[in-house]
Amino acid sequence: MKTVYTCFTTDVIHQGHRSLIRQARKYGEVTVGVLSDEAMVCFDRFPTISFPERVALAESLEGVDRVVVQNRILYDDIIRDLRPDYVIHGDNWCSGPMKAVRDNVEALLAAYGGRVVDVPYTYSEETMRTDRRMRERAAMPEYRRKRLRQLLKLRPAVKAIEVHSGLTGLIAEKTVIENGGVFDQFDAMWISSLCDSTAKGKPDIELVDMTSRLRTVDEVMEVTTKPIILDGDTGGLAEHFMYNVRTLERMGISAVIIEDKKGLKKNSLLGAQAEQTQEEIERFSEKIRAGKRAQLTDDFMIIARIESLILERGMEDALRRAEAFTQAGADGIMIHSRKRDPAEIFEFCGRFRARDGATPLVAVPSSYDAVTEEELAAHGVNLVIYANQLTRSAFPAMQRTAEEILRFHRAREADSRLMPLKDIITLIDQL
Ligand code: SPV
Ligand code: MG
Repeated sequence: MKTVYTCFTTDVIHQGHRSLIRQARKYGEVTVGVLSDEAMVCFDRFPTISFPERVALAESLEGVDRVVVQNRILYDDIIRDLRPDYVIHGDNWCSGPMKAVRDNVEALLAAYGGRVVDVPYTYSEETMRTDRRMRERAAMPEYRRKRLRQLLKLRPAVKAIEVHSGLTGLIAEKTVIENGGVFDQFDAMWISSLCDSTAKGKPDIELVDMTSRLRTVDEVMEVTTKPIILDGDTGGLAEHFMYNVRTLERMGISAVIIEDKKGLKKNSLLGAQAEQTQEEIERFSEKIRAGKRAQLTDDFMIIARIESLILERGMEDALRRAEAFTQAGADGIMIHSRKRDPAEIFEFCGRFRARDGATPLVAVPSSYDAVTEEELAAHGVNLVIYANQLTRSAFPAMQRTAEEILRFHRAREADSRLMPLKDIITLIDQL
C-alpha cells in the first residue's frame, strides 16, 4: 500500500479539506500532519484553538488513517521520518511564498522517487466564508488580548512594529517574507506615543489624549488581528490609570507599557536636552498595583518601563526599580537606552536575568539598531519593539514627492517611485 502525506494549518475543517482527503485516498494510506503552535505562528495564521483540538479535528476526518505532528513549515523532518510516496497539497502553494516550501518538498521526494500531487484549491463560497470567519475570530477581543502572552511562550523573541493608522496596521498584519523556506512576519503592533502624536502633527508630550489614542487603536483594530501593545506614556494619575486599564482590556489590547516619569513627559530619545523627572519608586509601584487591582482578565499585561539609563541615573537605580516594579506586580520590564552601543542594555539584561528568569524583558532598539533580535534574545529579551521605523520611512518619501511636484509642476517625475494605483486599490480587503 502506497502512503500519502498532507499537512493542515487550519482551525476549521471545510469542504476543501474533505475533498483533499478524498483525493489523497486514491493514492494510498493517508497521514495528516498537524502544524505545531510554534510553527503555525511563524506562518500567516494564529491558532484560535489548541493543538490537541486541532489534532482531534484532523482525526475526526473520514479517510484519515493517521495523524502526526509537523514541527516546522519545511517538510524535511517529516519526509525523513515517514518517507511518503506522495505529498498532496492544494495548488495554491504553486506560487507566492509557499512555492519555496513546495520546491523543497519536491526535491526531498525526488531523492527516493516520491511525488508531489497538486490538487486544484477549492475556492467555493463555503471555503471562503469559513476562511474569513476563522481570520476574523482572531480579531475578537477575547482572542486578540491573550495572544501576546501566548506568543511570549512560543517565540524566542516576540517582535512588534510601530503602527499609527489602519494602513500601517495592514502593513504589520500582512507583510510576510520567505527566506530559504523560513517564514517571517511581525507578531504584534506597538502604538507608539511618538508616532501617534507625530501622525497628528503634535509633540510627544501626552498632549494627544487617551480618547484620541484609543481612536487610533480602534482604527488599527478594525483591519487587523495581531495583538496590540499600547505605549501608555506615564499612565497618568493612578486613579485614572485604573479606569484606563479596564477600557484597554475590554477593547482587546494585550499590554500597556507605562514609563516611570512624572510631570511634563517628553520623548526619551531627546535625552538630556529635555528636562524630565523620574517618578519615585514607591509612587510608581503604587500605580502598577492600582492597575493590577483594576484588571479583570488574566490575559492583560501591565509592563513597567524604566528610564534610569535614559536619564543617566545609573545601572543600580535601573535594577532597583526593576525589582521593585516586578514586586508591585508588573507583568514585564522594559528597559530603555539611547546609546548606540548596546552594552548597557546587555548589562541590565544579564544582571536582571541572574535574579529573575521569568519576568518578560522588553527592548526598543531605536538607537542601538545594529543589534539583531537573536542577540537580544540571547541576552534574555523576550519582546523587541521597532518603535518608530514605519513613520520614519514614510515621512522622507512623502516629503520628496511633495518637493518634486513643486519643482516640475507635475507628478510624472515622481511617478516611478509611487505605488501603482491598481495596487493601492487592491491593498484593502473587500468584505
Ligand atoms: C515611543 O515610541 O513613543 C516610545 C519609545 O515611547 S521612544 O520614542 O524611544 O521613547
Ligand atoms: Mg512614547
